[in-house]
Amino acid sequence: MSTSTEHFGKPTARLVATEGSQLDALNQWVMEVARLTEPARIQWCDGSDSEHDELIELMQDEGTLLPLNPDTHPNSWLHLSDPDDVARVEHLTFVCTSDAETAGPNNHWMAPDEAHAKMDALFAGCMRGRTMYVIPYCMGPIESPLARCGVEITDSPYVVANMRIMTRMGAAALARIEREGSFVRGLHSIGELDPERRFIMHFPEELLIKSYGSGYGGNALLGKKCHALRIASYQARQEGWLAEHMLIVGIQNPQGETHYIAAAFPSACGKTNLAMLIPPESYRQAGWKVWTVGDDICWMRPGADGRLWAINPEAGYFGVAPGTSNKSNPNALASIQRDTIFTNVATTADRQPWWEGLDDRVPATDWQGRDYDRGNGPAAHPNSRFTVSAKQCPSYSSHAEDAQGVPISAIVFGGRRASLVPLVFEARDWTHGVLIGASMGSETTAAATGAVGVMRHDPMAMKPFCGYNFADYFAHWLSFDKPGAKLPKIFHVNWFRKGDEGQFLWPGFGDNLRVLEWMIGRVKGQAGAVDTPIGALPKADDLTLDGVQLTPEAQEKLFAFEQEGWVREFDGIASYLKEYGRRLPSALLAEQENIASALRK
Ligand code: O2Y
Ligand code: MN
Repeated sequence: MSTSTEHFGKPTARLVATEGSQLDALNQWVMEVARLTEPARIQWCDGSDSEHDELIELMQDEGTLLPLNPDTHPNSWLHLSDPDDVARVEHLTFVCTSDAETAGPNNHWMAPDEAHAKMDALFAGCMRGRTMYVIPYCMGPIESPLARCGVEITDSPYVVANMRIMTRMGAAALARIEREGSFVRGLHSIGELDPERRFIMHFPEELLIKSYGSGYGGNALLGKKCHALRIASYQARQEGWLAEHMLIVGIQNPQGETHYIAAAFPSACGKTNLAMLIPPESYRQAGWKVWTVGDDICWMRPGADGRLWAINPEAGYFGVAPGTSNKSNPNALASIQRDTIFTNVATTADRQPWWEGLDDRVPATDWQGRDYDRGNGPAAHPNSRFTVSAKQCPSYSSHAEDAQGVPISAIVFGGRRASLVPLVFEARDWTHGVLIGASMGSETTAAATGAVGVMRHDPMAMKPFCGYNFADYFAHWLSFDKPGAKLPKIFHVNWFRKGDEGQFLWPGFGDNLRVLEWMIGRVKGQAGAVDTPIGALPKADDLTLDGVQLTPEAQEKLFAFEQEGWVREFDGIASYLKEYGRRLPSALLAEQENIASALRK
């Protein structure tokens, strides 16, 4: 049962604080926020089923959560967000460190005093007549030394329901906060949902997030991008670990060995599909299996054995719905048949959730709740989402809850590149791999507001998420290469190479396992490759390509090293890296210059 009070001054039964304890600090912060925001009531969330049922009922009564067909999708709901609140807002997202250099040119920066004043003016009285929910949560398995806790205060019951799926939320997290002595504070209000009064502010030095004016995904579920990436990346640098925008997948070969791969791709480039990959038929027959540990965020740190060990800090998936189908991602589709919150999808006449790419049914209503009319554009919003527990995925790894994490054999960086970049190549060493990650470029997608299809540099897929200066972040990455380290091999992939007619050259999806198999072969010193200035490239026959129909154009371009194009690419990389000025680690610049000169020979 959840505990609530009618007046915010009253202590709750659940919160038993001793003077000077963490709960005392938490209680004081909650009261301070309540004095500022003036809620009608405060509810401490314990994550229980009864609390969840009450919230679902409340949102149905309010009309903010609509029931879906209980026969086809039991316990599943549809939330339609404000049409002006459908994605992350990078131009309104700030990192507020004491000096601008710490945040770096990769972040919008505001001085902490100014940011606090701006945000506190927005928060003043904003919860009048509303309930203020206090959500203790843990990012990562509750007993894991790699996990970290936070508390989100919000006036959105939709946020509570999503945080319950995406994090370990409630009593166990509160107990760990009391034990541990530190937690990330996140203050959120939907405010008036006015895009003119919307800001997502991070104060890494204070382990604090303030988010106002949006109820959507990464802007509002503060455990995800705000805590697990922006704040955690800053903390990770101080503490000697890495908080990355990476999926984690386990590849089990027919001999029964499992290799864990962490892979960074910019938003909406198929991370969820790769994390839940279904092997091609011939691989399944041979005994290959794929296990999902995480689809979006990876926290890793060196273990006593020198290897990097990783956890998925999240407990659920906030996946893109459009394009998810039985062909692209059967595991995701199987996961979302029950106990799922859908946001901004369309519905069929019998109230089933629907989106473009699912199947050829015609929807009845669109993502704004209107009767479907082709003239209004896509029925589901391109950034519409499903929120579902990771445990519902048929490929969920039995090691996903391991407190020590899983050992990482390979790190993969990938982008959406129509030309030049081959299917896969391997870094010569860690420094080269860090340069490959730092040089990543990709064409933009609908996961954030702004133009789609524009090429931008997105180092390690962290451009929107690194909580400090990229120059220092690259130095932090380089620092892992020290005596005794047994670091993973680093690769780059491009599933999105196009031919002269604009068609994709690589089938992608399950066939990506062929590329992962080659990587594992490289890790074990068994697979072939040709050395080039950009790294080691496989020849077509270094991959298992039985049953894949590649056109002659695909055979050529997917495995080609196009020297002239790479000379130009490296000029672009040099200009991009130089934006970070004197703070850029010299080892990274030297690596770039060595490759650039090898390319000119
Ligand atoms: O958080 C959002 O509002 C949408 S963007 C998103 C959601 C889940 C996982 N990754 C992303 C992303 O932008 O990388
Ligand atoms: Mn993401």
